[in-house]
Amino acid sequence: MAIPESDIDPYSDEVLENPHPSHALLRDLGPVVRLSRYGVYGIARYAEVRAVLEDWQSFSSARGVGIEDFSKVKPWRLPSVVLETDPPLHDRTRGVQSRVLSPLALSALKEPFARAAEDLVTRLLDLREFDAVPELAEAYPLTVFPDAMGMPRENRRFLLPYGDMVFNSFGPRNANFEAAVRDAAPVIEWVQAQSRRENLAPRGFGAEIHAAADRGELTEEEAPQVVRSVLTAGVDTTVSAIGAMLHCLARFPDQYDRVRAEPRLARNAFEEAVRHESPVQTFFRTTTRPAAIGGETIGEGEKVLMFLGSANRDPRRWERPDDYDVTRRTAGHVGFGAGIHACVGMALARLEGEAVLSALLSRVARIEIAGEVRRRRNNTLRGFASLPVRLVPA
Ligand code: OVM
Repeated sequence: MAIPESDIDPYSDEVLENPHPSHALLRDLGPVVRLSRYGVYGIARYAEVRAVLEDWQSFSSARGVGIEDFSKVKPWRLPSVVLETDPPLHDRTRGVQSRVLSPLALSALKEPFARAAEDLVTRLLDLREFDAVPELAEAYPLTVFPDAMGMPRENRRFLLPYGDMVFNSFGPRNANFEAAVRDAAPVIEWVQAQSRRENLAPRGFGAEIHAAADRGELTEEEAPQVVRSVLTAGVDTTVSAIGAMLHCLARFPDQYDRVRAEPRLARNAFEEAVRHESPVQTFFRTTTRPAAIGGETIGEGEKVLMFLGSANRDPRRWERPDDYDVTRRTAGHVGFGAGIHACVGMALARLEGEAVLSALLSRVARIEIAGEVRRRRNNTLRGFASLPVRLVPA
C-alpha cells in the first residue's frame, strides 16, 4: 500500500471558510495522507488523531506544533515552555499550570463568573440586537479571564491580536500570518510585560505561577514564560468557543429549548459546541522515529498535521456528526486535544461557557441570527469576525 497524496490546501481561504468538504475527502483517502503542497502528512480520521495525540514519544511537540520544524528553522518567537516541549521539561511547567487551573482551584470563581455573565446578559437584553463577537464572545472572556489572572484593567483587548498572531503562526507564512503579525506588533511588548511578576496582582493565576518559582518548581526565567503561555492560549480560544456555542444555539433552536427545559445540560451544550466547531482546528507533531499510523509507516523527522476538527466530525466515530446535539455523549472529543498536552485550561473554559449559557437560559427565550455571519480567517482557529444576533426576552 502506498500513502495517498492530496493537493488540498488546508490554509487556503476556501478551506478555512468551510473546511468540512475537504475534511471528508481527506478522511476518505486513508488514515494518513501526504499533503503535497506543504510536504507534510495529514491525519483526518478520529482514531489516528487520537493515537497520535496519545503517543508523545513518537510524535514530539519539542520541534514545534506548527508547520515549521524547529530543528531546521529558527522558531519565530521564543518557544513555549509548555506547548512546544516534551517531558521531562513539559511535565514540570505543565504541572504548575495544571495546579493553578485545576477544577478545585477554580471553584472559587464560579460565583464571580456567574455574576459577570448575568450582568453582561442584562446589558445585552437592553441592546436586543448586537454583534455577538465583540459584545459577548469577546467581552465576557476579556472581563473574567484578566481578572482571574490578576491583570490591570487597561489594554486587555491587546490579548486578542496577540493570540491571533500566535495561532496564525502555527500555519504557513501566508497572508493571514503576515496581517496578524502587523496587527500584533504594537502589543507584543505589552504581553511580555504583563507576564512579569511586578505587573500581576498579589492574588490570581499570575501570582500563583510566580509563587511556584519561589518553591523551586520553575526558574525565575521560566515563570514569566509559563504566564505568557496562559495569556496566549486563554482568550482567543474561549472567544471562539463561546461564539460557536451561540451560533449553534441560534441555528438549532430546538436544542436551545432543550437546554432551557433542563438547565443542567448547559455544561454539555458548551462541550458539544467545542466538538462541533473545534475552535482549535489543527496542530502538528514531528516524528522522533519511524512511526506507524493506521498500518502505514512514516519516517523520522516528518511533520504530521492533526485535523482535530475533522476527527470531531468523523462519521467513523460519531453518529450524525454535523448535528449539534446537547444530549450527545461528548466524552472522547479532541477539541481540547488529548494526552499529555490536552488543554490545561479546559476547566476554566468550561466554567466560562457554562456561566454564559446559564445566564442566557433564564432570561432569553430564543437567540436569532440577525444579519450576515462572517467567519474570521486564522490558520489555526475557527471562529467568527461577525455574528449578528437578536435576543428574544423570556
Ligand atoms: C503557549 C500556547 C500558545 C498558544 C496555544 C497554546 C493551545 C499554548 O504559548 O503555551 O495552547
